[in-house]
Amino acid sequence: MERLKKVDPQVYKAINDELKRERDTLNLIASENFAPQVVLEAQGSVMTNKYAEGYPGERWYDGCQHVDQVEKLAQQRAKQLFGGEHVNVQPHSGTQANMAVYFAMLKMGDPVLAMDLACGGHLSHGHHHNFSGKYFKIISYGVDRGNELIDYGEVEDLAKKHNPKMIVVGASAYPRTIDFAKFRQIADKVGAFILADIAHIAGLVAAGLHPSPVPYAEFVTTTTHKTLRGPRAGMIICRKEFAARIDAEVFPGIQGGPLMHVIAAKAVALKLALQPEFKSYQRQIVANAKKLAAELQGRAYRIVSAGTDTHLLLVDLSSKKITGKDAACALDQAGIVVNKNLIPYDRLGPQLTSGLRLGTPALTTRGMKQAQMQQIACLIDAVIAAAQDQKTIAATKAEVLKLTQKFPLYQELT
Ligand code: DSN
Repeated sequence: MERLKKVDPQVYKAINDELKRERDTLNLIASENFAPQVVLEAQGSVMTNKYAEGYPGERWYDGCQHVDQVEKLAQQRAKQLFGGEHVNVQPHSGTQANMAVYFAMLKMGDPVLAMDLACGGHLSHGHHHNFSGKYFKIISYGVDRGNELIDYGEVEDLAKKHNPKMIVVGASAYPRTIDFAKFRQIADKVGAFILADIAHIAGLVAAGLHPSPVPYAEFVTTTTHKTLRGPRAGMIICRKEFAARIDAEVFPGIQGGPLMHVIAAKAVALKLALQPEFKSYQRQIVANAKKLAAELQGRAYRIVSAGTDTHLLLVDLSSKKITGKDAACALDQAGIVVNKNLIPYDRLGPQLTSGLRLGTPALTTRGMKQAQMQQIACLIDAVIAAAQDQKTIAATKAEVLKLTQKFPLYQELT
């Protein structure tokens, strides 16, 4: 980035500092990952220059032959990976993918049944500050207070009582397998559509490690940057009969020009996700999450739902006399990056929280395995047990640096 360094030293420095931060810290944020260099190359390309409103072969601008090619490649690869009938690769984000489905299929005020954010859902599943909660009548389901699993009986009761037009299935902090077939049975009883938001688990679904919603849901949305390890963006898979409505809702409904450089990067990430190595990568993500959960349990941490089937776990800190906020802050000082998170039926609010959400996609990308998860559990425990002690923080930071140096990141980037 020699040119950038000369022209805009401030932005150059911020990017370089971010690279250093990513290299020197342990990233346990469940929704993040490290996009491969080839994805970064496609995303940082001249395709950022091109306007391409419309769809391949039917654009409102000329000169689209090459961007058409990458959009078609992204569509074909997504269909191959997930087995859907129609794909729209233009949503800029997961929330915009969801918004397109809501707006294409519902009228303002229609009832929607979705998972409560406080129990693991997502803002775009009906939070009152989000478009979804403002424009639609949201009925929320949660998890069972005892086993902390989705209570399918409760979902069915709520569906029968409120007759939702759409049921949203998916979560951003739910560590267990979701039974999409059961949701289909419930939706059929009340004549509802299903929107399955697999943003978090898309990589696991692609690798066959989590059941796919594609056979059961009319609409499947995802982001492309989490377990899928592509650029930061969104995507919609839907049945053929809804293709025209979805496409029209993405453009011109809620978006203008698609980000063709990002779509090129999606195509590259989807090609990588079709390789056999991607499956072993996903298997290791889950093995690492299970190991991290077991190691923390061994150190007397309560893990929500007593474990994980996926890439993430929720740690309940209630018995440790520290809030999620303070724990995350102390860990960050020690170079371990996590996020505070509500646990189901949290006694504390979203600013403080009683929990931490930990995920393994990013560390697994660095090549870390079970042995490192054991070491990391030990480091996390040391910081949480002495969150105010600067000596512990400094000693942990030194250990983190040693570990990150053994598993280098982006060696090609300077
Ligand atoms: N905000 C993301 C997460 O962290 O789970 C979901 O969009």
